[in-house]
Amino acid sequence: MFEEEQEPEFEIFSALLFNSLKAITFMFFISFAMINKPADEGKVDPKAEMMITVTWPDNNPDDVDTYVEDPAGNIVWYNQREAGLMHLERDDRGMFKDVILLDGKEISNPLNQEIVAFRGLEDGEYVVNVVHYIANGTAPLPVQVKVEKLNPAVKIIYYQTLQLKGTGDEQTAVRFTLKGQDVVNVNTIPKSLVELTRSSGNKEGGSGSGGQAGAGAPIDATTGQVVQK
Ligand SMILES: [Ca+2]
Ligand SMILES: [Ca+2]
Repeated sequence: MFEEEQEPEFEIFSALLFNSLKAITFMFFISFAMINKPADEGKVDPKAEMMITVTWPDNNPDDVDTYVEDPAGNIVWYNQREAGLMHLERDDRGMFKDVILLDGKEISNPLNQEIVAFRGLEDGEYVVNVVHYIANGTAPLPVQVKVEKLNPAVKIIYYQTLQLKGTGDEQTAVRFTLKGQDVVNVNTIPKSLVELTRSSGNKEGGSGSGGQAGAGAPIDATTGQVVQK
């Protein structure tokens, strides 16, 4: 009698245990999949506080460069892709390397876009410049610049289209000052950042890692090699 009663109980217990194990295994795989996903997609830091997006027409072969200076004087650009809390996600060189191989097929990416993401913000003035590094035509190139503060809610600080007028043309899209959560003194007074990055007194390397090609040296947009002047 005693044994007959114990057995079903034991069966229930082992069935529960088995099901719990299955559930735990299932949850383990789910969480593992969730952990892995952002790493694959991780193009833009999901914790970004601010984002600057520079876009020019699809398939246009021109190379446009984005330069951003923070209040501490750090400048992020193609040769210094990490500076302070800023990160240039990608140096888009027009059509250069816009063809990727996928399953043995060439797929071209028509997009012309550079993104600068900010992991954190500091009080003080920021300067956002765009530079027409390589122009292939003679008509002005429309370049759209968008500056967004992302937290606590998305706020567009600046959204305009500039006309770049040929190789070497550097324009200040916008300057703005952060004061806590406030954005003040938004203006377009020109300030050259190219000059600052090329001047010998400028700190090289900083906190960044992209300076191995020699900070300060321009890169040929068609070959990707450092231009010796
Ligand atoms: Ca570029
Ligand atoms: Ca491109």
